[in-house]
Amino acid sequence: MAVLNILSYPDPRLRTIAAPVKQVDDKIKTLITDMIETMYDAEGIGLAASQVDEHLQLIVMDLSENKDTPMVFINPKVTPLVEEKQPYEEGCLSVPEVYDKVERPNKVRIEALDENGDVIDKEAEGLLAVCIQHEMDHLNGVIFVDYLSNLKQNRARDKVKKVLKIREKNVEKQAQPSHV
Ligand code: QAP
Ligand code: CO
Repeated sequence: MAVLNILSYPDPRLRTIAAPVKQVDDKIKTLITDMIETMYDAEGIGLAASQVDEHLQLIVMDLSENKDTPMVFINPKVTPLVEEKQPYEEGCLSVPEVYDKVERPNKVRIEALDENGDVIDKEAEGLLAVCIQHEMDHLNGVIFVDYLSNLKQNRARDKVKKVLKIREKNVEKQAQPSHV
């Protein structure tokens, strides 16, 4: 098991289009385990393979309170079931500490495979519907801030830069506790 590095906005690798998973083999199963561990480590509710620089159609998610119910979606297809869109406050592990409202249809059909290669075909509403659409966007190189104004995108870029700098400093501090 391993915690993987998460790419940060505006890394151009986040724009890569993901390829379908051809076979759910041991290599994919390891990637799934590592992505779930990475998502929990970062305290996220969803993570797309694109965010860990693996350009495959693979998403992990856990919307449960106790973080004990991971979900895996391989080669997902998401179809809106309503025309009306609803705003929802989104965040993203690749855009740390930036949150804003995005409008999406709040009922969708999800068709995918799970980690055992079994077919998933279900209707989703609420957070699951929002989250799967957010993660699907990653597989297509789209980030939630793309839906915001240019002003907000520029602010997001500045904020992420600042947050990463602070995090870097904190990592250095952790490595040198003798200065205390
Ligand atoms: C996508 O995002 C999502 O900025 C998943 O400092 C989020 O797990 C879809 C996170 C909300 C719909 C609604 C973000 C953690 C987690 C941060 C996440 C942060 C720490 C984001
Ligand atoms: Co995201």
